[in-house]
Amino acid sequence: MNTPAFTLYVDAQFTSPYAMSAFVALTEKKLPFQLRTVDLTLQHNHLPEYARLSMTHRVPTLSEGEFHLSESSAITEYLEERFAPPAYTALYPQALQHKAKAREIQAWLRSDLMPIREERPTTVIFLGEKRPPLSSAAQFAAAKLIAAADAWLDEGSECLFGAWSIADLDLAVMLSRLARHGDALPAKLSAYVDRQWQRPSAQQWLKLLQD
Ligand SMILES: N[C@@H](CCC(=O)N[C@@H](CS)C(=O)NCC(=O)O)C(=O)O
Repeated sequence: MNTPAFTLYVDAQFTSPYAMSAFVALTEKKLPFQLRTVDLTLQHNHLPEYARLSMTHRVPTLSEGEFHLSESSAITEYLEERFAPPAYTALYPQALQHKAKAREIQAWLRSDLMPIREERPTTVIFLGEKRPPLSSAAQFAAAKLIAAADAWLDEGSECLFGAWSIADLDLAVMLSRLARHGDALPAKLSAYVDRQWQRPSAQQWLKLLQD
């Protein structure tokens, strides 16, 4: 197969958890790609040249020639199918039911828990921002997230499904909204979050913030 000429469009602030997920997927698969930034604070995602690539006007978008794909989980599933394990690092568990559960977790983290996403934006994680205490709605959402993560992860578990998957990254980033802000999290989940951040692909994203 010819080396793909991928371009990944991410936010210029490097605080989008969805852009990070697509970045980590490409990095884990060791695929070469060019990184292009879109300044969301200046609303450059609505400029015609970006809107032509992304019908959703959102980051991330993966481009290869005239093929353009937005929605981070669509990107990670596409990469997994096109660059399948074992030749490339797996992004999803191989067992069908585990793979389905990983997709369930990705979909849930993207569609629910809105009070946490609003009151603990990822600037809390990436820029150390401080926010007021959680509202009762956010506390309720946090309790639901913690209960789910606690049930999914055994004591000392490195990852959700025996081997690392992209759902681990997505879950760890969601939990980090609480952990990095100093909101209460069981020790088991804090340890899981810390281990996920040690992964070289996650560290590479953090490095973008420092450069
Ligand atoms: N479901 C989408 C969400 C993407 C998304 O919301 N991206 C935000 C940055 S975190 C964005 O581009 N916002 C710009 C806007 O909505 O104007 C995905 O998973 O890719």
